[in-house]
Amino acid sequence: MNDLATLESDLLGQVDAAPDEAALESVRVSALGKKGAVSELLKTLGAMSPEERKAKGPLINGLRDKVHGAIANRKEALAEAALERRLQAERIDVTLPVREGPETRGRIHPISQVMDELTAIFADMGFSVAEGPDIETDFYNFTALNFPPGHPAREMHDTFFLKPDQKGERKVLRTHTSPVQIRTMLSKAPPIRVICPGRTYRHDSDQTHTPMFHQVEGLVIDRHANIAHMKWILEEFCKAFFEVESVKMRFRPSFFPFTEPSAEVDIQCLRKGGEIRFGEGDDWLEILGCGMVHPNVLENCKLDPDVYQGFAWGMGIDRIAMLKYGMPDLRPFFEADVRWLEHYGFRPLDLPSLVGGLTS
Ligand code: 2NM
Repeated sequence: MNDLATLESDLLGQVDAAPDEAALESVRVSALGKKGAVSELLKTLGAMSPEERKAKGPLINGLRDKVHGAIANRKEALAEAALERRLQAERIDVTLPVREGPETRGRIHPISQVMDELTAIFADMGFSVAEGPDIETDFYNFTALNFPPGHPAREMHDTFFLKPDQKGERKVLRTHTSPVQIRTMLSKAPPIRVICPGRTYRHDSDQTHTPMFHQVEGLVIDRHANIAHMKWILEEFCKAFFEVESVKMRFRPSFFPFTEPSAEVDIQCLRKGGEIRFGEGDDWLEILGCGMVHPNVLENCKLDPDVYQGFAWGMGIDRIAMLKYGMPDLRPFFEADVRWLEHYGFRPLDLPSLVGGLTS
């Protein structure tokens, strides 16, 4: 009897002292498990005489029930204490601002932004976007565009030539995106309305020139596409791109091998204190070149110049990005400096559109 009383107080003491659920479980195993102290006692009942069993049975079973009950109580108390500790430790202030995720911390490069803006503006006027390879043949980059054999632009000085291939053909890094327009005229039937944004390459490097730069060119081919249409499209573009109500434009006669007549276009601007404003003032800023597609170019693209005519224009994306967003230097565009990108970059979820505002 004394032994049972000692065992009981010992086990109940262990249960009360168990600091956590794992310790409590090992107390349970040592008492009520298969080889536990109480289980061993229960096994002895079978070998007892009926009288002895009658006397000791209720005591041993009682011990088992007490230990069992104490463990259950302790378990509940431990769980409650653990929950209380979590509630104390895991406080959430729902009024705190949300921590920024990658989709809000990343930035869209100004060149990508301006390309998206151009695409939104011209898509609204019914243009689609065409792309082509950066590495071009002499035919698409020059010959089809009516460059005469000895034209200065073909020389090493402007063009990056690749090593001649097995057939002796010297490919080039395209010096403009016009080859994409040639490919479009050769593969699609008029009416054609495309813009071709992309990378272009010229052997030129200083404050305002990088050997790789970006251009967007546009092309319209139809039976009656004329200069008035071209002027309207370019004016609508300038108003939408520079986000002004009206803008004066000046068309100065110029020369390109692929257009006749050709013009360089200036827009009205106001310069004061290192700042430029568009659509006001009486200063001029050159922004693009344009013209009526030369009959030779149409013929090179299997279009009959007596049936079809059209116009085209081209401009530097890097340059118009610098003008619109007041960036003084071209070189940081390609230096991948995160601080520059944080300053001049755009938020990924602010997509440019004509309804939502190009730069919301
Ligand atoms: C410019 C200026 C004027 C032009 C012409 C063509 C084509 F393929 F239709 F002949 N593509 N791009 C063009 C015309 C480009 O960039 C200053």
